[in-house]
Amino acid sequence: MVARGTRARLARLAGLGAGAAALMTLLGGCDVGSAFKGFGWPENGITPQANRMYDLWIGSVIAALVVGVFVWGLIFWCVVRYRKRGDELPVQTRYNMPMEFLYTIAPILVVSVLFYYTAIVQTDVDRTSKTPDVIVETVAFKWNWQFNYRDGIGTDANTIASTLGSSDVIPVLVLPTGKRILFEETSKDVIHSFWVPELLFKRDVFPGNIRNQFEVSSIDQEGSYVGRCAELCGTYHSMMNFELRVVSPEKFDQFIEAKQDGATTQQALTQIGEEPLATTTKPFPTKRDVANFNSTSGE
Ligand SMILES: [Cu+2]
Repeated sequence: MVARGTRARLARLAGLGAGAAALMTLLGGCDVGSAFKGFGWPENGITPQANRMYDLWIGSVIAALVVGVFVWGLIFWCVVRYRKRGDELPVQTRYNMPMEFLYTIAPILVVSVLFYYTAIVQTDVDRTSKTPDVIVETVAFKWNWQFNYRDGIGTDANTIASTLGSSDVIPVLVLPTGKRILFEETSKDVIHSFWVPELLFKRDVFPGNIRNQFEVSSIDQEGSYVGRCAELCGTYHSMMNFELRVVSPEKFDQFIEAKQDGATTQQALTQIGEEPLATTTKPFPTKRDVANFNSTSGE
């Protein structure tokens, strides 16, 4: 009896394991998550990297749910099957080798599968190439951003066009769709963090010699997306917004040309038929006046 029960349980476990593995594989491309609002994960990613992270999350949640439902089932089954029937205590020392073995192997398998897919997606998100189509030097400072379009990678490359934010004008980072874009980050003072929620990605911006990089293999959707600093960097950290404006490659080329001809970012945006000012965020009142500072007149 016991042996047959154990064997049935083993078979059920093995079946579930295989099912979970098959699910994880299947979920590589499909979109089960949209029925459940992404299981809490943002669904508005605009890069292939963002979509792969989304798929990883959906696969992981479904694998966790499969394991969870199985464990909940076991708990309720034990509660009913081995409920108290009389005053006689059951045997207090007993073990079951196959079950003990399974308790060890199953978690290792689950963790291995999760690790495998995480490593693959992470490697893809972290990948940078030697020949990106567009290189943007992202310069953070207290408390704004400068975006330099570069003709190469590293500090030896030259800036061919630049956009600088101020307290009055939100910096607009114009980028093309369908191009491989490398971001090279550097800070003038403290640690900031470059974050566009729709990239589903942020990376710290360090001062000094470390130039953090990340790359998107393409941006798939035109539009305006708010960008923020995601590392508490001082008094006006919350006001350190920028806008990512994704346009067609043709418009992008015209934008860079206009900038190189001496146009301001706002003039160049107007020339390519885009809104000259940021549409997703606006400058904050910094209230940097005498009322903010301690009085020095001794009152
Ligand atoms: Cu900052």
